[in-house]
Parts: sequence; structure tokens; C-alpha cells
Amino acid sequence: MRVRELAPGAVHVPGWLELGAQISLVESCRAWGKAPAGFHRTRLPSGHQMSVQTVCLGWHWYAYGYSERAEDGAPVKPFPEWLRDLGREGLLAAYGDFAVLNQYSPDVALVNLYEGAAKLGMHRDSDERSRAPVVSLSLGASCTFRFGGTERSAGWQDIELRSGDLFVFGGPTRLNYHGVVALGDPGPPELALAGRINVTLRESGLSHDRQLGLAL
Ligand code: MD3
Ligand code: FE
Repeated sequence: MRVRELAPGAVHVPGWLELGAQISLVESCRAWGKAPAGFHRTRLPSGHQMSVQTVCLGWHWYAYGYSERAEDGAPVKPFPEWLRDLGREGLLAAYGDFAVLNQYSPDVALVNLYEGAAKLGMHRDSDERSRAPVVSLSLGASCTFRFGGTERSAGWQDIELRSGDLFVFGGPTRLNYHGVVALGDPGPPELALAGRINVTLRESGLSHDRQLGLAL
């Protein structure tokens, strides 16, 4: 499979997830998205709500940190082992490094649903205590993904992400700025998905806190 390294540690694998796997992952996302602790528009400290709808597994992401409860007060849904295995397979496809495989143990999934004019402003993902790679899977409509540098003022490159694409962000690019500028073409009709879903798998670095009962 073709692998494109955009910058050290930032690897794009177009068309990695086959159609059958895309269909079943979209099906899982729909189930996770149901209340309680389902899809919601994250409220920012400014009072604004994000245009993207999000459901979290393992730990609930809020602006800005991780919690054991969703915005509706319900416990966050569990992070299934098969998603951890999918994350490891993605890391292997992108990095081809067997040695790191069993050490990568994502325990958080953020599922982002883009409908209509939803987009995601330039930001960094720095709420995780672990600096392990983020594995991203795109489903449905294509989008223009903007990949920046470590400073907001740095330049960027625009990349088209399509249904089934894998992207891994690790190493020196783990904290790079990035965002989603616009949606593009509709995805495979078999997904019956109006819009786009992106699943990111991450290591929270918080398992110790949960064991100690320190988490909120
Ligand atoms: C680059 N999601 O959930 S995925 C996010 O398509 C997020 O929904 C976008 O940004 C989406 O935080 C982009 C690609 C991505 C994910 C994590 C990264 C790019 C990244 C972490 C570091 C650098
Ligand atoms: Fe992000």
C-alpha cells in the first residue's frame, strides 16, 4: 500500500480501510453516538459550541481536558479492545515498526461527525498526557485537511482526506497545528453517510489516575 510521509512521523496511507470495514466502523459510530453519552457539540470556554459533533470512548474529552463523564453526566462509553487492535494495525501500516506495536495502547477514541458546513479550526491536540501517536481514520465525504507546523504562525499544507484513509501523527509532528477546512465529495454510497466521520485513537496517559481514583 502507498504510504506518504508528509513530515517526520506524519504518515498518510490512502485507502487503508477496505469498504466492508468502513461500513462496520460507521455502524459502530452510529451506535456510540446514541444517548446517553452520545454525539454532542462540545462547549468551548468562550461559550460557543463546536460545529462538529463528537462522541468519546474510554475518556470524555472536554475543552480542555479528559473526564470520566460526558457532558450529560453519563459515564463515558468503554473503549473496546478491537479498536486498540485496529490502532496497532494502523501504526504498523504507517510506520512498519513491529517493535513499537505492543507498546501502543490507545485508550481513547474521539469520533467527530461533520454535517453540512461543519469544520474544525486550527488547533493542537495537547490534552493527552501521553505523547504516543494519534491514529486517524476517515469515513464518508472527503475533506480538505490543513496540516500546519509546531507554531500557529508557520505555514501549512492542504491535503485531501477520503473515506478509508489512515493518517498517523507521531514523533516530532504529534503537537502540530491542524484543522478541517471544508468537506468535499460525498463518500461511498454503501456507507449511507451524509457528511464525514473521523475517528482518532489516542493514548490518554491517564490510566494511573483512574486506578488511584483521582479522575473526575
Ligand atoms: C495532527 N480531528 O479530533 S484528524 C481532532 O478530521 C481532529 O476530525 C480532525 O483534529 C478530523 O482533534 C483531524 C487528523 C489529526 C488528528 C490528530 C492530530 C491530525 C493531527 C494530532 C497531531 C497532529
Ligand atoms: Fe485535532
